[in-house]
Amino acid sequence: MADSSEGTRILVTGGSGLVGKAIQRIVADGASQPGEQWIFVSSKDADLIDTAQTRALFEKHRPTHVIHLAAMVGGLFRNIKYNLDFWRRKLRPRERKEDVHSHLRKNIQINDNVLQSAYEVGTRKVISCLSTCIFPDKTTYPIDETMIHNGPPHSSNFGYSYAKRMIDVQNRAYFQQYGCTFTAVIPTNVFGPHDNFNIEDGHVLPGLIHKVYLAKRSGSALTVWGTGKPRRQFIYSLDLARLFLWVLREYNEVDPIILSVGEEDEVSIKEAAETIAEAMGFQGELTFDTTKSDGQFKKTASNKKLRTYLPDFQFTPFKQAVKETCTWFEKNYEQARK
Ligand code: NAP
Ligand code: GFB
Repeated sequence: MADSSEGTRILVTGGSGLVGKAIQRIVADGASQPGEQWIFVSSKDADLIDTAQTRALFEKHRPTHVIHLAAMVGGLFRNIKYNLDFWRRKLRPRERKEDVHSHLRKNIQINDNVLQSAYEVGTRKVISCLSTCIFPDKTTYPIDETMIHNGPPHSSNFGYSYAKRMIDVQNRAYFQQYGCTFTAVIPTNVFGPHDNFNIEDGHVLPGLIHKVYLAKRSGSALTVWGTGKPRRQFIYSLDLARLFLWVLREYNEVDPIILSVGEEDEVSIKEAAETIAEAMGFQGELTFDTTKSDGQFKKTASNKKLRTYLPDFQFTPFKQAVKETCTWFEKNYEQARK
């Protein structure tokens, strides 16, 4: 993929997050190719809500390729709490009097700023990130890439979902008007080292890992939220990172592609909790707090399109990936996001 005349500069927005850190890890472990320069950025390098800062970042690096991960990300309970803010940034007290509409645009503008700046500096390819939770709530299964706009998303995260769906619309507009290869991947639930282990705002697996860590220390039971019956497909962040590099080099459709383990690898929340308990040697009781929401019961996605490209790709077995994540968390408890 490297262009010998100017080299290849790959800018990764959201580089300090769960997925960004996984890409950093596999690039550091030798997955990059000769002539590739990898640049990982976070909000410390540029607040992508700010058009001028975004433009300056792109002028500085003039990326030939962009992996766009930056977003306000959270689990079910954070989304329910801040649905409006997942569509628009959370208003700070001093901002409350400002025109709310401008904030509505600001969070859509992270994507608009990145895509427009990429177009203006001549970036050859942008890969953005959607999610399997943005699909219609009322749908047939398994979900596939053609179904994104077929109906409203689940009420628990409509703000986040519509903001993500707009990326797909923008990608098609840039391709139709300018011939840009702006595409997107649709990961299922991701987990791994460097996740957000905050019990209130994070996703289910890091939340349960953190809870088991505390339950072991205090000798208390593990409280799983909801009934434990909902079902999820989980992809290990390091596997997703390897797939991102394949998309960067080989996938050139504007249509998005689901990056997920197979339907047969879907597990219940209860099974996931039991896997974490086993990985951490937790002998205590599992209780289910059914006063807490179950959210979407399932969002079973098909990875058939991925398999037509990569029939032999090997996902890390779920138990092994959970064990590695638990070990990372226990070793890095002090500095982990929690
Ligand atoms: P994460 O761990 O929360 O990281 C978010 C990243 O975005 C951080 O690097 C953060 O930088 C950056 N960011 C947020 N607001 C920003 C701003 N205004 N300007 C610049 N950077 C900003 O998220 P993740 O789990 O890695 O998710 C990465 C992508 O995958 C997201 O687009 C997400 O929607 C998608 N995805 C995630 C999952 C999942 O289960 N985690 C599933 C499907 C899709 P700071 O560290 O400086 O804040
Ligand atoms: O990962 P999660 O928070 O989000 O999973 P979603 C929520 C499911 O796990 C619900 C159960 O069924 C919860 O009842 N659960 C059990 C827990 N214990 C816990 C716990 O300790 N913490 C959490 N968080 N859940 C998200 C979307 O949906 O999927 C995001 O809201 C994102 O936008 C993400 O796209 C991938 O899988 O329900």
